Amino acid sequence: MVLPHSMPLVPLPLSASVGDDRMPIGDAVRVTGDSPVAAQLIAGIARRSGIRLPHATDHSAATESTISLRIDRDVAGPEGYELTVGESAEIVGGDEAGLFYGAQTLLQLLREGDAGWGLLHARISDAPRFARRGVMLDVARHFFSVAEVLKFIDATSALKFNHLHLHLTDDQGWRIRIDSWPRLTELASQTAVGGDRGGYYSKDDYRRIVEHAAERHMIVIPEIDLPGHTHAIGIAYPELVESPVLNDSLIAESARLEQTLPVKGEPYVGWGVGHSSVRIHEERTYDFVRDVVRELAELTPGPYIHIGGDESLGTPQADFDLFVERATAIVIEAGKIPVAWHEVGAAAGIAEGTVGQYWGKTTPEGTHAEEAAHFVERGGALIMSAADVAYLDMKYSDDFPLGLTWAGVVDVRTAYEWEPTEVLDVADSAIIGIEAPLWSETARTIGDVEQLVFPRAAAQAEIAWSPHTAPERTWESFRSRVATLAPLWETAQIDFHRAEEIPWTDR
Ligand code: TNX
Repeated sequence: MVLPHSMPLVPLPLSASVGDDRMPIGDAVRVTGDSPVAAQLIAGIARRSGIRLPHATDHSAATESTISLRIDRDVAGPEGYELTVGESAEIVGGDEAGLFYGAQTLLQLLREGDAGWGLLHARISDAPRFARRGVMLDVARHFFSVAEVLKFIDATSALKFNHLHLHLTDDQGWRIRIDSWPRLTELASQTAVGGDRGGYYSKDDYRRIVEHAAERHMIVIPEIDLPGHTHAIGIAYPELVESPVLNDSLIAESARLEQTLPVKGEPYVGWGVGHSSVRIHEERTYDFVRDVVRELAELTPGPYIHIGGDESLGTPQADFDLFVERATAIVIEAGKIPVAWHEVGAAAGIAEGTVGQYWGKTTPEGTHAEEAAHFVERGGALIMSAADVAYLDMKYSDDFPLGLTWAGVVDVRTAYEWEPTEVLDVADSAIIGIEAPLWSETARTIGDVEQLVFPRAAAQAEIAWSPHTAPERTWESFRSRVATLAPLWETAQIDFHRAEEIPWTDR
């Protein structure tokens, strides 16, 4: 029997029936299976319920009931799984990632009732709609520690996101150690927006992030934003950048926000954009890009390196085109696939296969749609981050204390109700997935980040994972399902926003 309104699952599975009966969870239940997911599941159940189930690697161990984990490629495809909960529970993953996602679903079925802890009976068959399900964290405008990033990975991978894009550099700071250009982190990492404390990741820090993400089946995509958003580089290596170009809107916005204007060689702590550029006609700039990309590639097991390309208002168009053609080629030479914001599609000769990230609105403005389509013409693909729905840094309401409003005010329902294949005039197959970015101009702490990200990231997770034609893929169903995540987020000490649109439940 399908009970959509009591089904406590986000993102919605491909097919699921969830009942009211429960499989009791207590000491006599064993977890079997030799996947690393067994330990992750045991830890997840323990965090939530205080009950630490024993792990029996021997499948024949006699017990009252079991949660058994195994992989069978004939039962499910990549990232897919089948899950049943009755007297015992079983998760069969199509691969390790599928097993991991099955475990995340199982954790959403865990409930405390009058008779103690139990798992809701269920029969689920699941697989993702899109292969690329991303979130982005801007660690440049404000810096977040390794521990905070790991917590962010835990909470987003639990929603079945599988890519973490780290926006590592911007006008306000450079956040990743590059051995061949050491002054970047020595001189250009110490401040953040508003003069707040900065910071940076050592290579070991960064490897820890990548490893933690990999254990949760998330690929890390490092972004070095070029050729604009590069004011910080000029603090370390002034010869690489031009003097700030102050446009009228930057001057007006800075005055309105009482932020100082950028001055070459000094830390920039405002959040105006479009004033900085690397020097396009200096060969040294390309030595720099090559070194940075090479060192990043060495730290990156995943296939992508993001070279930015947004809002380069201070770079003449012909220079911009020349630069991004060379930068995308440098990424290919380093053995990686370039990713870039959609403006990069203005350049005719971007490297073939470059993936574009569309951040225009759901009704495209200006040249955004053409620029995005050019990635597809060059044999690449698109990631959809439509700013008026998928941007996690927009305010939930006009009076919400955090966030910006330039793309709109994005309540949870607005975040939920969009369709990534209906924004641009390209083949559906060119859309490889979505990404929800969290820009951190106004987010000074990880608690601020969490307020903006949760619950809206859950809406994006469902858009990325769930079949968009399913009867329960509706706002009414989603709002009652996402309500049941409150106790999970409480357990994980996620400072989520208790949006009034959601009928939050506590058990
Ligand atoms: C636009 S989206 C930007 C960022 C800002 C963001 C704030 C994009 C590619 N660029 O530089 O942080 O808006 O919402």
